[in-house]
Amino acid sequence: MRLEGVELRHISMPLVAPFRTSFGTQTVRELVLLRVVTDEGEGWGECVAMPDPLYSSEYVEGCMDVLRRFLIPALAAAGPLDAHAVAGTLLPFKGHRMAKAALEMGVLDAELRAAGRSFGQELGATRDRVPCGVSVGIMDSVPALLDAVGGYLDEGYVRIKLKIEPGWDVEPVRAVRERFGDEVLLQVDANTAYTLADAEHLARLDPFDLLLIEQPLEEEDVLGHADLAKLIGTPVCLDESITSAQSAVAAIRLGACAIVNIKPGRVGGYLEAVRIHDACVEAGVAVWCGGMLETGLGRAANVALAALPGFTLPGDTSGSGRYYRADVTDPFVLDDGHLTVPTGPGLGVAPLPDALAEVTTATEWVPV
Ligand code: SMG
Ligand code: MG
Repeated sequence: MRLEGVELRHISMPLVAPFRTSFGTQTVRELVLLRVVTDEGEGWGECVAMPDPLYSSEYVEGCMDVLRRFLIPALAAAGPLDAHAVAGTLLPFKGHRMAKAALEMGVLDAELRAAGRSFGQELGATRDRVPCGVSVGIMDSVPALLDAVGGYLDEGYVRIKLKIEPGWDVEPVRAVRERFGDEVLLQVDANTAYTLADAEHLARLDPFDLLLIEQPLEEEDVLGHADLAKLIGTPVCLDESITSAQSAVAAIRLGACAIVNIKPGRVGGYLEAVRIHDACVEAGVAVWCGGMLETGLGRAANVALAALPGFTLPGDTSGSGRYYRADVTDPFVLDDGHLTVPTGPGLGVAPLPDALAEVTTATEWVPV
């Protein structure tokens, strides 16, 4: 299979409701999609970076720059395409994992479509559907939060994740527990908003029997998480800090996390995500699939990944309607709290031309 070029498609999709985290508020999802064109057909990649480097150091325009300037030319120069060789080919370029992941995803999709194999088969999925959680943003008031959570529970979501930050943590958690009971699977995500000096405060979450607290401290503070884990009862889960299988193994050995959030974009691709899964299974550490407000393309691949046996906790793999009024693919719709793993070749879904055109703000052809 030979690379003929890559189309970078900048898209902008309004969210059904603003999504507020400790680092900002999103009302629109802007991202770049990659159409990887080969002599044997095409494949789609989705780059999960946001327009601003607030979740992590990557951002949309930066990803487009590194793709067109370094990553795509290097891949083209490496000879015949092989999805399993993409990461190695791109290794000389430091970082830029979200951009690399998007390119690898597009190549993998093209390869699997041509071979008639699905992402689920390729990654090692062992289930045909996955249980779904939902990530609930910071709200203006506790009543507004309770309305939102109640709505999601009515829709069938099997796990609730509350975004937290200093000033919005113990009270919203208490309110959700009081209203919806102890049976609801509940967890929180701080997106690095605390410091170790907040340990005593975070221990006030202990009585609420949370599944986990996700990334309370800054990305590079792995030892801080290990210290924090000894001071609070809630299991610590890492998101931003885990950028590879190597960093996952190190964090686990240091006692910095008891659970790992796996996001393929953050770790450089779906193949590295599988290696993290394998390492965590080996270490006896539970994993779950994170989310980056993906379109139906990224969602298809995430749902396939979440169907691997070590994904024992529900993921942020929500239905399309939680984010978008109109997805770029046929929508993913919850069925009894689950999403079905696509079985068609490659991602098993493709963009709907009209829906894609509707949200496209710029298209750039990168020839090779
Ligand atoms: O895709 O449902 C989703 C979003 C899940 O909370 C989510 N993602 O830190 O885990 C996380 C955040 C990162 C993106 S926030 C804009
Ligand atoms: Mg997170």
